[in-house]
Amino acid sequence: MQKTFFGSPRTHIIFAADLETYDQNARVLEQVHEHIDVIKVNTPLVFHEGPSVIRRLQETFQKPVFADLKVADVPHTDVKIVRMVADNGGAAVMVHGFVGPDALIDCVEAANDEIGIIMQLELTNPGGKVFTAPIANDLAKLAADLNLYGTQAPGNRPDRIADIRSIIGPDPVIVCCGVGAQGGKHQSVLDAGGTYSIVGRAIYAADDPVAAAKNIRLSKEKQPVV
Ligand code: U5P
Repeated sequence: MQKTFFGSPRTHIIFAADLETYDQNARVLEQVHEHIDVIKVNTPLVFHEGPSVIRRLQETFQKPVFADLKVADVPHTDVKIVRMVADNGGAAVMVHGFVGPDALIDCVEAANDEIGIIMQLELTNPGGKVFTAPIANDLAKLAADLNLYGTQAPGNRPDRIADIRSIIGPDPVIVCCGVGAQGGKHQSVLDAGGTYSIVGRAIYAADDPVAAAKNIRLSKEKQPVV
């Protein structure tokens, strides 16, 4: 049985902290932290602030931090990134599935049950359909065989979330980017079997981030959120 590195889902929303600096992201998180379950950091933020930004966000907002660093190298390099996330207080790290079984097995070993490995399957941009979509089901099968903590799926393609859920079974988390600015809908993600919607611009670029976060949740709960 896997550990629940993200805890039990409550709002089912992962906030993509994609603004350039810690301070910019913190200003949004101060407003919306009650409406999200997990904070996702990307490579530009980690470059800008250094890897300690992971622990800083976790400690300040008391949320698990998911490092979406899209690990995509040979095993001996991949494992250094996995350890960097674990040693800096991360809860999970995104690793491209196309690195193959040997690299993924080494990542799981390096994670040492301290952080979850989430496999990137199918990119949400139109070009993601060209090369990543055709291999995504095979990658999902590999994720299930390796008992990974979860996979990514395109939140703007609910049919693909359903396909991936049917391949990996009920237990792994599915994190679905592409909700909001890229056209995906939170309710459709949940109906299709996704565990979390990843939302960036639809919250942080909104005039009223709190109202935006509530609106996204409304579509799940079908009642006003206070
Ligand atoms: N992301 C995608 N698509 C993928 C994988 C990851 O959009 O296939 C990430 C982006 O890097 C960004 C977030 O951090 O999810 C989506 O941001 P937004 O479109 O909600 O602003």
